[in-house]
Amino acid sequence: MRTCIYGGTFNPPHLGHLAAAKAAVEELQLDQILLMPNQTPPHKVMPANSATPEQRLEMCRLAAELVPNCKASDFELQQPGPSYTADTVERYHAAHPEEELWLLVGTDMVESFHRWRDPARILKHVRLAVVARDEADRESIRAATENLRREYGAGIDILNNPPLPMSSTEVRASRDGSLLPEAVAAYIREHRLYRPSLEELEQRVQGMVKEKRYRHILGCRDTAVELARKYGADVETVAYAALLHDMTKEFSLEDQLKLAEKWNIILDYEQENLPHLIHADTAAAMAREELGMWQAVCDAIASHTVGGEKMSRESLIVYLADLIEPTRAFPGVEALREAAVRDLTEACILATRRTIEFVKSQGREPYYKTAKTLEELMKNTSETEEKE
Ligand code: DGI
Ligand code: FE
Ligand code: FE
Repeated sequence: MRTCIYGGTFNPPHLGHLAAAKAAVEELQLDQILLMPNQTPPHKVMPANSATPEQRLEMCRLAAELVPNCKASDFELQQPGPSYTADTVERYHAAHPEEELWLLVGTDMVESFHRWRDPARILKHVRLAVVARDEADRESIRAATENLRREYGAGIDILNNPPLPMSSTEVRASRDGSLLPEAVAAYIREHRLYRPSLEELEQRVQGMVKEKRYRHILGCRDTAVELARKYGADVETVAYAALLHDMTKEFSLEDQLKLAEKWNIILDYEQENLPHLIHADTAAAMAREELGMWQAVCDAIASHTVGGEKMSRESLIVYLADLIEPTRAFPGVEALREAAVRDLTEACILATRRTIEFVKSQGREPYYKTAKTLEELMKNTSETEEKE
């Protein structure tokens, strides 16, 4: 059995890791390569909203499915604390004496290898499989490995297949889902890992809209948070959704259409409604693609203007807060505010009726989703009344 141990933080595992694993499997004809997330040392500062060890392992499981002979291993995490590679390798060898072992390492690691704890003890049990991040790495790898061969009689295989040059740090910072296996990107979104802070997003949104709208957005966020507390909804979801709901509102129609094309948004409303409605869709897509927001947030953003089918409590709250936040001052807003503290569904019905009236008074036809939203909300109230 030819086994390669691939240790790392995997915070998160990305396509660069998988490319390296794939190269190793192919070039070394491995029976298995083990993505082995390690315990993080207590002194290492982890990035904000980082993944737990269990989450890193789970992401490795999802990622491993994409490479033949690749598996996630909890061998390191089963240990009580962080361990030196020498100990891991030794323990692994003791548990699986029949396996022929490699240890996968990056260039930077090879260069510092002689300073690792007990290189000789590591190299007694494994050959090194070295991946280069890019072409420039190759020269330094050759120099570094020459020393290791001389000093320790190390067995070294340099992988020819150049993997994608990227790091977890870059992947986290860019929040670029395209650098991740789709299943890992989805896991990260839904578990809200590495999410930007609300403060970071406030600044970003403030730079995207005029002052008046920014005040509306903050009002919407405060109202939504208040309602979420009152109705037992997820406060974090409504806070993020409300903060982002109008972030693209002041983009030109041309720019919004470009975004719609970029993110494959289906625009099924009639031309006359387009300029009023498209911002909800582009903001939702931006939240997902550029900010890594989870589905509940994107749904609430997408439905904030015209509602939608089977709206969650969080979506209803954002929809309503958008209309009743403190800077809104249309006739009848007080009645909506009063309804909002009585009953969420009732308030949303009144809000939707008011929107329909408003759109008609402007000589436009309400979008079909708005009428559907009203229908469904009414059905919900009659259902609960029947139950009572
Ligand atoms: O973005 P905001 O101004 O905070 O509020 P919003 O997202 O609810 O957008 C309001 C605009 O959208 C306003 O011009 C009315 C329009 N609108 C809302 N629902 C409908 C609608 N327009 C049409 N045509 N049909 C609708 O159902
Ligand atoms: Fe809006
Ligand atoms: Fe709004």
